[in-house]
Amino acid sequence: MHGLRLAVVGACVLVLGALAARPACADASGTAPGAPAGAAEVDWTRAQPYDVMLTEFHFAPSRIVLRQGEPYALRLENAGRFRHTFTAPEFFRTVAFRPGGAGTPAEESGGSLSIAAGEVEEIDLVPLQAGTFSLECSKPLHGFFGMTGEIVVQ
Ligand SMILES: [Cu+2]
Repeated sequence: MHGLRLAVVGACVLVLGALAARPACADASGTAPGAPAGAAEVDWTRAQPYDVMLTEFHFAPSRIVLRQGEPYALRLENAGRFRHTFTAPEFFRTVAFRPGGAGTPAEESGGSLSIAAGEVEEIDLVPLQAGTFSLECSKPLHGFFGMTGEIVVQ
Protein backbone atom coordinates (compact mmCIF):
# COMPACT_ATOMS: atom_id res chain seq x y z
CA MET A 1 0.00 0.00 0.00
CA HIS A 2 2.69 2.47 1.00
CA GLY A 3 4.80 1.62 -2.01
CA LEU A 4 1.87 2.26 -4.31
CA ARG A 5 1.01 5.55 -2.65
CA LEU A 6 4.61 6.71 -2.89
CA ALA A 7 4.66 5.76 -6.55
CA VAL A 8 1.51 7.78 -7.20
CA VAL A 9 2.91 10.79 -5.39
CA GLY A 10 6.17 10.38 -7.27
CA ALA A 11 4.35 10.32 -10.59
CA CYS A 12 2.49 13.47 -9.62
CA VAL A 13 5.68 15.25 -8.75
CA LEU A 14 7.03 14.33 -12.18
CA VAL A 15 3.86 15.60 -13.87
CA LEU A 16 3.97 18.78 -11.79
CA GLY A 17 7.54 19.35 -12.75
CA ALA A 18 6.87 18.89 -16.45
CA LEU A 19 3.52 20.59 -16.83
CA ALA A 20 3.01 22.73 -13.72
CA ALA A 21 -0.08 22.11 -11.60
CA ARG A 22 -2.65 19.92 -13.30
CA PRO A 23 -5.97 18.79 -11.87
CA ALA A 24 -4.89 15.20 -12.51
CA CYS A 25 -2.98 15.27 -9.25
CA ALA A 26 -5.86 16.53 -7.16
CA ASP A 27 -6.99 13.03 -6.19
CA ALA A 28 -3.62 11.86 -4.95
CA SER A 29 -2.80 15.03 -3.02
CA GLY A 30 -6.33 15.31 -1.67
CA THR A 31 -6.10 11.96 0.06
CA ALA A 32 -4.82 12.25 3.60
CA PRO A 33 -1.84 10.00 4.31
CA GLY A 34 -3.01 6.76 5.81
CA ALA A 35 -6.63 7.45 4.94
CA PRO A 36 -8.53 4.17 4.82
CA ALA A 37 -9.94 2.90 1.60
CA GLY A 38 -13.70 2.98 1.77
CA ALA A 39 -15.30 -0.38 2.42
CA ALA A 40 -17.06 0.03 -0.91
CA GLU A 41 -13.73 -0.24 -2.75
CA VAL A 42 -12.69 -3.45 -1.03
CA ASP A 43 -12.53 -6.62 -3.09
CA TRP A 44 -14.24 -8.95 -0.60
CA THR A 45 -13.63 -11.98 -2.82
CA ARG A 46 -9.99 -11.67 -1.69
CA ALA A 47 -10.90 -11.80 2.01
CA GLN A 48 -8.42 -14.09 3.76
CA PRO A 49 -9.94 -16.65 6.11
CA TYR A 50 -8.72 -16.26 9.69
CA ASP A 51 -9.89 -18.81 12.24
CA VAL A 52 -9.98 -18.18 15.96
CA MET A 53 -11.03 -20.91 18.36
CA LEU A 54 -12.65 -20.11 21.71
CA THR A 55 -12.50 -22.74 24.46
CA GLU A 56 -12.09 -22.95 28.26
CA PHE A 57 -10.29 -20.70 28.84
CA HIS A 58 -8.38 -19.29 25.97
CA PHE A 59 -8.33 -17.96 22.45
CA ALA A 60 -6.36 -19.85 19.84
CA PRO A 61 -4.41 -18.09 18.60
CA SER A 62 -4.28 -15.62 21.47
CA ARG A 63 -2.23 -13.25 19.34
CA ILE A 64 -4.10 -12.40 16.15
CA VAL A 65 -1.95 -10.66 13.57
CA LEU A 66 -3.63 -8.83 10.70
CA ARG A 67 -2.47 -6.48 8.02
CA GLN A 68 -3.87 -2.99 7.79
CA GLY A 69 -6.01 -2.47 4.69
CA GLU A 70 -6.43 -6.18 3.90
CA PRO A 71 -9.87 -7.82 3.92
CA TYR A 72 -10.37 -10.75 6.28
CA ALA A 73 -13.08 -13.29 6.87
CA LEU A 74 -12.73 -13.62 10.61
CA ARG A 75 -14.23 -16.91 11.72
CA LEU A 76 -14.84 -17.23 15.45
CA GLU A 77 -15.66 -20.73 16.59
CA ASN A 78 -16.71 -21.56 20.11
CA ALA A 79 -15.46 -25.12 20.52
CA GLY A 80 -15.97 -25.05 24.28
CA ARG A 81 -18.81 -26.08 26.55
CA PHE A 82 -19.65 -22.57 27.81
CA ARG A 83 -20.74 -19.39 26.15
CA HIS A 84 -17.78 -17.08 25.45
CA THR A 85 -17.33 -13.60 24.10
CA PHE A 86 -14.90 -12.10 21.65
CA THR A 87 -14.59 -8.66 23.21
CA ALA A 88 -12.35 -6.12 21.49
CA PRO A 89 -14.14 -2.75 21.36
CA GLU A 90 -11.04 -0.70 20.49
CA PHE A 91 -10.27 -3.03 17.61
CA PHE A 92 -13.81 -3.06 16.23
CA ARG A 93 -13.91 0.75 16.33
CA THR A 94 -11.04 0.86 13.84
CA VAL A 95 -12.31 -1.55 11.20
CA ALA A 96 -14.60 -1.33 8.19
CA PHE A 97 -17.21 -4.06 8.08
CA ARG A 98 -18.35 -5.62 4.86
CA PRO A 99 -21.51 -3.80 3.82
CA GLY A 100 -24.45 -6.10 4.43
CA GLY A 101 -22.16 -8.58 6.12
CA ALA A 102 -22.22 -10.02 9.61
CA GLY A 103 -20.38 -7.03 11.11
CA THR A 104 -23.55 -5.53 12.48
CA PRO A 105 -23.70 -7.61 15.69
CA ALA A 106 -20.12 -6.58 16.47
CA GLU A 107 -21.04 -2.93 15.91
CA GLU A 108 -24.30 -3.05 17.83
CA SER A 109 -22.80 -4.90 20.76
CA GLY A 110 -20.12 -2.26 21.23
CA GLY A 111 -17.43 -4.61 20.00
CA SER A 112 -18.28 -7.67 22.04
CA LEU A 113 -19.56 -10.75 20.27
CA SER A 114 -21.23 -13.38 22.40
CA ILE A 115 -20.92 -16.85 20.94
CA ALA A 116 -22.80 -19.86 22.27
CA ALA A 117 -21.11 -23.23 22.66
CA GLY A 118 -20.77 -24.92 19.30
CA GLU A 119 -21.57 -21.76 17.34
CA VAL A 120 -19.54 -19.97 14.70
CA GLU A 121 -19.58 -16.25 13.93
CA GLU A 122 -18.10 -15.05 10.69
CA ILE A 123 -17.24 -11.39 10.24
CA ASP A 124 -15.79 -9.82 7.13
CA LEU A 125 -13.76 -6.75 7.92
CA VAL A 126 -10.80 -4.61 6.97
CA PRO A 127 -8.51 -3.33 9.76
CA LEU A 128 -7.94 0.36 9.10
CA GLN A 129 -5.56 1.33 11.86
CA ALA A 130 -2.25 -0.17 12.88
CA GLY A 131 -1.80 -0.92 16.53
CA THR A 132 -2.18 -3.48 19.28
CA PHE A 133 -5.67 -3.98 20.65
CA SER A 134 -6.67 -6.01 23.67
CA LEU A 135 -8.97 -8.98 23.36
CA GLU A 136 -10.78 -10.75 26.16
CA CYS A 137 -13.73 -12.86 27.05
CA SER A 138 -16.03 -10.74 29.21
CA LYS A 139 -17.71 -13.67 30.96
CA PRO A 140 -17.06 -13.58 34.74
CA LEU A 141 -13.58 -14.86 35.61
CA HIS A 142 -12.83 -16.10 32.08
CA GLY A 143 -10.24 -13.35 31.61
CA PHE A 144 -8.80 -14.15 35.02
CA PHE A 145 -8.42 -17.78 33.97
CA GLY A 146 -6.44 -16.69 30.95
CA MET A 147 -9.03 -15.99 28.30
CA THR A 148 -7.29 -12.90 27.00
CA GLY A 149 -5.31 -12.02 23.94
CA GLU A 150 -4.35 -9.27 21.58
CA ILE A 151 -5.03 -8.24 18.03
CA VAL A 152 -2.04 -6.77 16.26
CA VAL A 153 -2.65 -4.77 13.11
CA GLN A 154 0.54 -4.18 11.13
CU1 LIG B 1 -15.09 -17.18 28.01
